[in-house]
Amino acid sequence: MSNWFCSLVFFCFAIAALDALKSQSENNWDLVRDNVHRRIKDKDPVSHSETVGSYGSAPNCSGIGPYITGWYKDPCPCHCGSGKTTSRRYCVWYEEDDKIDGGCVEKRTNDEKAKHPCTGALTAQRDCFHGPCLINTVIQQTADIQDANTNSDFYYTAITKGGDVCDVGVLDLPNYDDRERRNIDVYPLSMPCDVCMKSPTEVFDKINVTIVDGSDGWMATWIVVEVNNIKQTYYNNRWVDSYDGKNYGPQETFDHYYK
Ligand SMILES: [Ca+2]
Ligand SMILES: [Ca+2]
Repeated sequence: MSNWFCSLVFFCFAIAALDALKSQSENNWDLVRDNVHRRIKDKDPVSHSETVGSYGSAPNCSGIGPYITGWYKDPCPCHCGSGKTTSRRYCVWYEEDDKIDGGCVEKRTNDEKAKHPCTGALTAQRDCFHGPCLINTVIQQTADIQDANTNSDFYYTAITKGGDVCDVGVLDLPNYDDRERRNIDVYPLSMPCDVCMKSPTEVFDKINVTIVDGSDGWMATWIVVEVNNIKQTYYNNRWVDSYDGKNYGPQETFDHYYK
């Protein structure tokens, strides 16, 4: 057998052996990556921000580069309405560690501010929507005192604890004299409202009432606003009137006692 043939056979064997090693390394790497994903999933990845930590180890660091996982979507904070939420993903990498025999430590973080070798953002804001909140009804009673009644127009806004504002608009029943002394007015609305309410029992924090037409002041005993089938009563013992004064103003805030 000639020398050149010998060399060729040896060369082919060497290539095949290297390929086998490379393939095994890639398989190992897939295994490592699967394990990382399983461990991250087990740890409820979206409800916390994780600084650099060590998790498990790999047989060796060769061929394992830093990588970024897919996005883990955190839940929408809104029971109804639309809001913002943060999605996170992890940078995962490996570092040689002398304390582990021939080994390599897995590190990961989903904290934007932590030092890590990956490029690309680890957090992202995203919009989320859980269907509109629904204002079912507004009910109000005009106070039983002289001049409490009015024929002016009034604009209502409902404000959540988080500061989101729902424009309810002018409440006026057709063919009916609204806001007369002692009278209870009922406004069936079924009005969708795009504010973020965080639980099925959340009600509005306060209701603003503004006089928009005329100067005929109004005093209410109470206003009830029902949202998502939960009723809440709001109070303000001042006049809603066109002028600013000690006991009156063009916009008055109705509040509930229990917060
Ligand atoms: Ca009236
Ligand atoms: Ca009317």
